[in-house]
Amino acid sequence: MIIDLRSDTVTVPTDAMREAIATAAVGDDVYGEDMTVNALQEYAADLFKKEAALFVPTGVMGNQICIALHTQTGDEVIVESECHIFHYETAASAIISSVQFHCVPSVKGEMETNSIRNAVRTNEYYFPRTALICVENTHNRHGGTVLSLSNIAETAELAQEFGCSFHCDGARLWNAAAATGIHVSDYAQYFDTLSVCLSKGLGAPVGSLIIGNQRHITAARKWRKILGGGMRQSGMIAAGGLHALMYHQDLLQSDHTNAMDFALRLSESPFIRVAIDKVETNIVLFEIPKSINIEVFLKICQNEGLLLSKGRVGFIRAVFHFQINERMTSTASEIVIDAIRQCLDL
Ligand code: TLP
Repeated sequence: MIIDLRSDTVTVPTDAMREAIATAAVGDDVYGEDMTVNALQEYAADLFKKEAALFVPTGVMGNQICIALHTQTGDEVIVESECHIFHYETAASAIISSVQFHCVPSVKGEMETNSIRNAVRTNEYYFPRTALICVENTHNRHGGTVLSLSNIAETAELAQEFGCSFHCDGARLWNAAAATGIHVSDYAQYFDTLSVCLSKGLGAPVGSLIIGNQRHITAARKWRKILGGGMRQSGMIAAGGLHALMYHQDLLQSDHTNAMDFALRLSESPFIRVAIDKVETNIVLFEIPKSINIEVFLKICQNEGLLLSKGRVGFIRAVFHFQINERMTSTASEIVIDAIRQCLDL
């Protein structure tokens, strides 16, 4: 049996989800006639207490459409230095929207208001216009950390002060909500747009949602078409997303418990560094001795039946999801500790 902790994207649909997919009512969504897509979008808009939502194939497309919505050629976008939009989206914003990023470092994904203030451009003719501020919640490369509502509120206030739009990459906003008990709509109230993923911890096979007001969603639909995302009987995949939204949010809490359990077990090894206080949701980042080649370590783990991925530079990442149980969690920690012993010839 393989224990796959590379990401929470690796889950496969449950029987109940497959049943929902198989029996989904569908139509041609380019005509706005797919009943299941419409149901998913309405469900999501209600859940977030926003005017409208749009089903898109991926989280990257969700973010990139929102960046396109809020910017013009030559604008600047303030992002946190470790964010997904900057690191893992193949410079799509440069290609699609012709914008550049202004990266603001932070400790755990929460940019300080003073740092943002300093990053916002003044009116000099040779500066780009600061059009948009993006945050990521939970924050992937910081290890699934949760942005506080107060930090989000302060950033929203700044965005308003400077006339910028405010976007949330909420690929794992569900995890933030599960960890804090704060409803997704309470997070959403501060943003012009959010992109949230159904295919991460919620376990749908495909799909993300853009959430915002009607004007933004109408424009987003056009952008989705431009990007080749005008889908037809997409209710076949939206059904998995709707099922995930309705039945899988409650599963996230146990992913968080397993992640913490794994982190605590690793922290008992003198050879592993893991910041327990940063394990807030379903992601664990840890460091192994610098003398160990990370590729070799990952290969040994793989041979023992454990798949891990690389996180932020120098870190190994383990991501927990509903297809990992307690027993697999403890086996995974044993494999990691044993692989380090092997690497160190102990
Ligand atoms: N993240 C993936 C990889 O791309 C790293 C993962 O395994 O974690 N925002 C955030 C915060 C994400 O973590 C991801 C995916 C996305 C956006 C993009 O979602 P997809 O892969 O659906 O385009």
